[in-house]
Amino acid sequence: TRWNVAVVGATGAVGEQIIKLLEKRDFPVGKLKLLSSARSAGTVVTFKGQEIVVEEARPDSFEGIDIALFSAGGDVSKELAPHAVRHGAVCIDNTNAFRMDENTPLVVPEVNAEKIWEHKGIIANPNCSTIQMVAALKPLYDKFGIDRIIVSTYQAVSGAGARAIDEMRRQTKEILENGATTPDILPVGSLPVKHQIAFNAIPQIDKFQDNGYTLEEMKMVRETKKIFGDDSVQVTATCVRIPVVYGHSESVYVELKQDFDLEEVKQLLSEAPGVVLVDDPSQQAYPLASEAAGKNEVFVGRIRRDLTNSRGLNLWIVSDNLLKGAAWNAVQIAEQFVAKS
Ligand code: 11C
Repeated sequence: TRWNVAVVGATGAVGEQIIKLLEKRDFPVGKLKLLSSARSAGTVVTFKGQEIVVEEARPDSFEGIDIALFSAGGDVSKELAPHAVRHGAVCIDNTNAFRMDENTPLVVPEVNAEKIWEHKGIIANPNCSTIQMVAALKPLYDKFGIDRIIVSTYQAVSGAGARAIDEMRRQTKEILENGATTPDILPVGSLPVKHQIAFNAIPQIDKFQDNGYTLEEMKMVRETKKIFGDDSVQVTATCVRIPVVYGHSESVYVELKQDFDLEEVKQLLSEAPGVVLVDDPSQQAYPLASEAAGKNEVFVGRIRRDLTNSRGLNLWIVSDNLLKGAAWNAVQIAEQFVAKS
């Protein structure tokens, strides 16, 4: 069987990766429809040697489409995903629009693939920083149980889109050449205050909520509970943007429900699907964003016991935010969906 696929946000940082993965994975695509905002319509994209012109996404764009992959921002998903569903498509949505909706499964295949089958037209892809964390913690959750997670992130600028990548390059060049720069986009394009990202660390990703946390931090809290299907997992997060182009890194402290053997933890992680253990201090081997970039896996290392709590464990978790954090997780869901449909 071949599937007619639409990619909404085809010219964006994630959309581009989705198209590459559909080609690389030889996904059984019948017709591929590439959709974008009016601004990017007309762009030509090559897929399997064939040139496809990107069209403006409209409510009637989804006729005959079986699977629609959305990554054009939450407003576009809210407006157009219901139309795609009306036309009979299954939507895999990369935005925050439907993640916490109780009728929408929120899926990381390594953790809760079975939820795919509970969809009512839309399957949500979690936030990038959540995906890599839960994929790595899943085997520990299953074996020992998790009481609490304290996470600090070091997130790449590509998470804020293609324009943020250009912004970081421009600022770096200006500072090296002139000693000064004018910030234009980060931390949040739609807010009036901007901060320098080159040679800096910005402790704000997305907008502040009334509780003092940013939306990115609250996504990590809420999505983790929903994906594990366990409200008792306590999560607290600090999300920071750093001048890296691809790959989010996370310092994760996890308090398990039971005492554990460190070697067993390493063994479990080395066998976990989609996870690669990189942990050899004697060789200075640990996960690096520069090495995770371009790869689909989640890399885990720096595994060590908390010296003050026998159930406490520290880990360093790194993954390409545009791949496992977005495009690959979405295509993985699509692959599992078509394999059983
Ligand atoms: C970032 N995590 O790095 C964000 C990007 O909810 O899908 C992804 C936002 C989302 O800025």
